[in-house]
Amino acid sequence: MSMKYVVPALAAIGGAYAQSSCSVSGTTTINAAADASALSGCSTFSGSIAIATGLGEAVSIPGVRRITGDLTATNNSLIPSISADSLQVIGGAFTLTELQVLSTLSFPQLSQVDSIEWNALAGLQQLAFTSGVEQANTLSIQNTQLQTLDGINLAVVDTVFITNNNYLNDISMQLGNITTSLRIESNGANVSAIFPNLIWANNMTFRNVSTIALNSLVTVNGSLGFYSNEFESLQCANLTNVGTNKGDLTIVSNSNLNNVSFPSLTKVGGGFSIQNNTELMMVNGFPKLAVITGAFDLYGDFTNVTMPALKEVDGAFNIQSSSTLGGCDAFSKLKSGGEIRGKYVCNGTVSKPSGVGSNPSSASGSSGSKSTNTGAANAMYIPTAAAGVMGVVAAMFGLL
Ligand SMILES: *[C@@H]1O[C@H](CO)[C@@H](O)[C@H](O)[C@H]1NC(C)=O
Ligand SMILES: *[C@@H]1O[C@H](CO)[C@@H](O)[C@H](O)[C@H]1NC(C)=O
Ligand SMILES: *[C@@H]1O[C@H](CO)[C@@H](O)[C@H](O)[C@H]1NC(C)=O
Ligand SMILES: *[C@@H]1O[C@H](CO)[C@@H](O)[C@H](O)[C@H]1NC(C)=O
Ligand SMILES: *[C@@H]1O[C@H](CO)[C@@H](O)[C@H](O)[C@H]1NC(C)=O
Ligand SMILES: *[C@@H]1O[C@H](CO)[C@@H](O)[C@H](O)[C@H]1NC(C)=O
Ligand SMILES: *[C@@H]1O[C@H](CO)[C@@H](O)[C@H](O)[C@H]1NC(C)=O
Ligand SMILES: *[C@@H]1O[C@H](CO)[C@@H](O)[C@H](O)[C@H]1NC(C)=O
Ligand SMILES: *[C@@H]1O[C@H](CO)[C@@H](O)[C@H](O)[C@H]1NC(C)=O
Ligand SMILES: *[C@@H]1O[C@H](CO)[C@@H](O)[C@H](O)[C@H]1NC(C)=O
Ligand SMILES: CC(=O)N[C@H]1CO[C@H](CO)[C@@H](O)[C@@H]1O
Repeated sequence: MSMKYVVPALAAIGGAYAQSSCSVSGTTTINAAADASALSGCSTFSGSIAIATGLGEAVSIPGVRRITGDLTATNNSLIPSISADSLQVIGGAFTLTELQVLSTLSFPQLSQVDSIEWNALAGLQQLAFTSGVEQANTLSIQNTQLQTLDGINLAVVDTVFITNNNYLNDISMQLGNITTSLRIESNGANVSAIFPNLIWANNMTFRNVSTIALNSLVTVNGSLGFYSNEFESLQCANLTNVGTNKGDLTIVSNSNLNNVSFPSLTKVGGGFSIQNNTELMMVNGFPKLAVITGAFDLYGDFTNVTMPALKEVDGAFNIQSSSTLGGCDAFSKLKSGGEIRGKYVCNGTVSKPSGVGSNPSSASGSSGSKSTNTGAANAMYIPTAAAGVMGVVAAMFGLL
């Protein structure tokens, strides 16, 4: 075996403790619980750790505070528990996929991870993350039985993807900024999505959500979409701009929605669509909306559509309602005055109202699920002898 543990200098932490670091090139595979315990001398583990497919017992990785690479467990139908009592940082991906019976995930000190990529964890109902993860670039959680995300409270993130967690009814984070995208879809039947501190986001898509709060949101650089949600009311009190650099605002097929209020919104840099929200009778919650760079495409059962500040629509303009519709006179003036540039339709009592189709209602922003594969193919094994040496080394450090 070409594996080599490099145990260089000791770093005194706060003058009180000694720290050892262990390096492997590539990935170390844990084939038995004992392999994991053997890592206890490595305060910092430089390399990646994978848990073997066939391992059928609880794995505890004690003592390790930092893993510079990935921590991966995939395709294991036997492992019941993974824990790491001291682990604070995973420099790479924390990937858990297809672990059918995993029910305990205990990482009481974990606070920082490059990415969380979890998929198909049919037995996982809760996390034991006492400190709570506050930093991750990517958070992707799919097909778990998690009931809450207690233990994950990110302040900073690039990408969030939370889908198909059927028991998850509470998604709440302190996030201030979503740099790339957020997508929430098909979680619990009564799921709330609460982001009280979120100010800036690139793309965001919400589907099948029952309660939503985006009270601080000011800017969406890309697209913002709400599809098939259950909430009755949608308020974005501080949202000023959507699609700063080309992006759509889309509110489609939200079956209970009866009040939409965006009192600060002034500009949509792409298309603006409010479609098939069958309980929405009045579209009057956009008092400052002045400029729409793409198409204005509304259809439903509205009795009134009012946009008192509107002064520019660069794409097509379409309003179709099954009801007797008020409000067209004002838009007709904008069309005559040239403020509405594209093809113009504003009709009530339409038997089958529809859109102009320039904004596919399925558009959404997400990077989707990417899975990190730290192949067990180039797996490395921890020989008992090496583990012994590490133990001795750790003991030496303990004496210092
Ligand atoms: C999962 O593991 C089983 C055996 O444990 C193996 O037969 C199967 O090919 C693995 N599947 C994948 C996708 O790796
Ligand atoms: C959020 O991140 C984007 C992209 O990095 C940046 O342009 C923007 O200023 C940030 N906004 C806030 C409020 O931190
Ligand atoms: C979520 O909404 C989609 C329609 O956009 C629907 O097909 C799907 O069944 C819904 N999922 C759940 C879990 O309600
Ligand atoms: C749904 O969740 C909200 C809180 O988000 C709660 O007030 C309400 O009672 C829940 N409804 C049901 C039917 O569980
Ligand atoms: C909305 O913006 C105003 C003015 O910038 C600010 O005072 C207020 O706190 C914001 N509301 C929220 C919920 O962030
Ligand atoms: C805003 O979105 C555009 C594309 O729509 C992208 O090119 C640009 O990088 C985004 N800005 C930030 C700060 O993310
Ligand atoms: C309209 O919304 C309802 C849910 O309220 C959904 O069942 C239906 O498929 C949607 N129709 C279209 C054309 O999207
Ligand atoms: C819609 O909600 C806003 C904000 O809460 C409120 O001011 C307004 O009166 C509501 N409109 C209707 C028709 O309920
Ligand atoms: C609906 O629109 C018509 C035409 O603009 C207007 O006269 C009427 O007052 C509006 N109704 C409501 C409730 O805003
Ligand atoms: C943002 O959403 C737009 C429109 O759906 C899409 O074209 C773009 O790729 C998305 N960008 C990111 C970073 O998700
Ligand atoms: C059938 C119908 O009423 N069509 C009208 C739809 O709206 C446009 C523009 O307002 C009218 O020109 C059509 O006559």
